[in-house]
Amino acid sequence: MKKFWSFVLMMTLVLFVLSACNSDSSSKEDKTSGDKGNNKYAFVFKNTGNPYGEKMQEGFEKAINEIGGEVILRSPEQPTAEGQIQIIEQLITQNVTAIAVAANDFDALEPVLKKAMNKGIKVLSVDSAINANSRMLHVNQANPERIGRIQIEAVSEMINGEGEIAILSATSQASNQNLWIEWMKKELEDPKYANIKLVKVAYGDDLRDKSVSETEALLKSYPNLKAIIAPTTVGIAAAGKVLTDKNLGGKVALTGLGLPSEMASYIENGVSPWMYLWNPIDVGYAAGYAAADLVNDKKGEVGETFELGKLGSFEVVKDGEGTQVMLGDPFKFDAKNIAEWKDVY
Ligand code: RAM
Repeated sequence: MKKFWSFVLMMTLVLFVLSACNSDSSSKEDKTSGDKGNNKYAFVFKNTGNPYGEKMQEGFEKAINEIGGEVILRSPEQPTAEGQIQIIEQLITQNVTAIAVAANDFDALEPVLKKAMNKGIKVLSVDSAINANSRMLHVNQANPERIGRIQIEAVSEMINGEGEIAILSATSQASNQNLWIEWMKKELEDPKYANIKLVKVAYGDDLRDKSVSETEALLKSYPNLKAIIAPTTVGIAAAGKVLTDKNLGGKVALTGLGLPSEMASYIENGVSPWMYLWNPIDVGYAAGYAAADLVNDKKGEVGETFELGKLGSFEVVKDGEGTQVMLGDPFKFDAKNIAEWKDVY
């Protein structure tokens, strides 16, 4: 009898241990799949109050909602590296799974982003790149060479190949604008632009008021100015307003990169004959899917294919020392098509 009861006890114990193991493994499975759903995807834009950044964040959020996961959208008030570093430190403490950043500086985020990657956080840049040591991948909105060169081609056409031009950029450290400006300068080396003179690169810091005052300063310092190129949505909209208020349409041409929603009236009134951009919602969306691919163990290495949701498959290619996926070509907006786009972004 004693033997019988000890056998029953043993069997009960064995069954208990087995079922405990079982439930442990099933809870682990649940946790893993739950974990995937509980991944925290952070997006850090350059600064708050920029509608372009808000559109990108909208796209990022859309992607993560499709994929599953928590979305954290952050931007410093001012477009500085310091502000982004502070935010990224907080995101590391929050234990986020991935960080996508539109950087205010190419190199300055390296220590904090390396710290993030050492903790297993997946890091990518989008829109405005960080150096290769600081990221696993860059999501590039469009070919920087094309973006730069077409601005000069456009401006030359607008002023018949002759006269003084100026650039109104974002911050002096913005890696996307700086790269595009390099390509503009390269394009200007072509002898066909011998009569075009770039007199100044001004920085409105992607702040509306500063962009307005920088435009006014350009007009004052260079009374013969024929055109302004603003490769920033904040800058071009501010310049559009100044040129409109001063009735300079047809006298000082304006082109660059602008949001159709902000630029429609300045295209319709002729202040900006045409300008370019890509879909910022798609760029943010692409960053969301790219972040998820990294979380799902893609490395961001040349030759890998990233699945970017409804945008399709993109091959990872080299970008200097680092790697990137490149979305498309910039799109031209003019009086003929602006009405179709102004309600979209
Ligand atoms: C501004 C920002 C952004 C840039 C666009 C074109 O909104 O500087 O980084 O991509 O312009």
